[in-house]
Amino acid sequence: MRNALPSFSHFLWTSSIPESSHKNRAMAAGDELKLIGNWASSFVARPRIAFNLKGIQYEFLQEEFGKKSDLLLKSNPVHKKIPVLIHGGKPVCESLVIVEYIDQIWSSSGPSILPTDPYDRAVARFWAAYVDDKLTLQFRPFIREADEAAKAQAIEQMVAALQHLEEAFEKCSKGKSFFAGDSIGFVDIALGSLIGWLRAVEVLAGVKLFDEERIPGLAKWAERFCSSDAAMGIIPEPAELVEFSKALRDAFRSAALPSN
Ligand SMILES: N[C@@H](CCC(=O)N[C@@H](CS)C(=O)NCC(=O)O)C(=O)O
Repeated sequence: MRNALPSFSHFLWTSSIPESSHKNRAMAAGDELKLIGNWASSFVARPRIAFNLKGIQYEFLQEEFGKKSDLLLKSNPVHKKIPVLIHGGKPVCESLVIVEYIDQIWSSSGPSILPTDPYDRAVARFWAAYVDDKLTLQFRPFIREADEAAKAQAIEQMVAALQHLEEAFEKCSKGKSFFAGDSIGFVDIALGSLIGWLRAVEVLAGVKLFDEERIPGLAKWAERFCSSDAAMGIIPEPAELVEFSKALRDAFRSAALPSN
């Protein structure tokens, strides 16, 4: 377990603990580059993977559950959520917006994350939005008090969404390793960031989401994605997230935390 949950009275985030990342890589010239986040968050994994792809060093400020740091509240006063990227003192919020920003600012470093062709770009944005619409909310019943019916419904929706994504993978990858082709791109990051939690749900619910019979392309893609250099060490192990989800559920139960 990377980070024990402190006792807390709100599902908020507390003071930032600097954790430098990627020490061997060059920091973008003269730019302050800070990412406010937490190791367990799929949303936070997205910019971290994008930075790895581009070979950019940044300072990772880990928020802990409990309270939101002043820096977070100041940087994302609208949603008060992680991740937030602070680049040269200016905040950028929303995980996929941050990934696009990283791609544009460091366009000459590493592979392009978004395709250059406008149609391919639109398709990539469509599927990334689909991931957020159909999958991310389905984790809720597993980190909060929820009855078995709510969990079963969430699993059903995840299975249906992954089936659509299997078809999308076939079309987008054109027989290559990733949605974006030979290297990791926008949809790979949007969906790949969720693999840790999807696998944790497999453990918690006793189901197989990455079923090699039902979604063979995605099952193999998930293995490839997690063992890629860009994602290595960023997608948490299911056991870590299972433990984390239990601590979250306890905290929600004991403190009647707000629902988001
Ligand atoms: N749409 C946002 C979602 C971010 C989000 O939900 N972050 C969660 C952590 S996984 C958070 O900050 N939760 C704290 C809260 O809701 O107060 C994104 O893509 O960045």
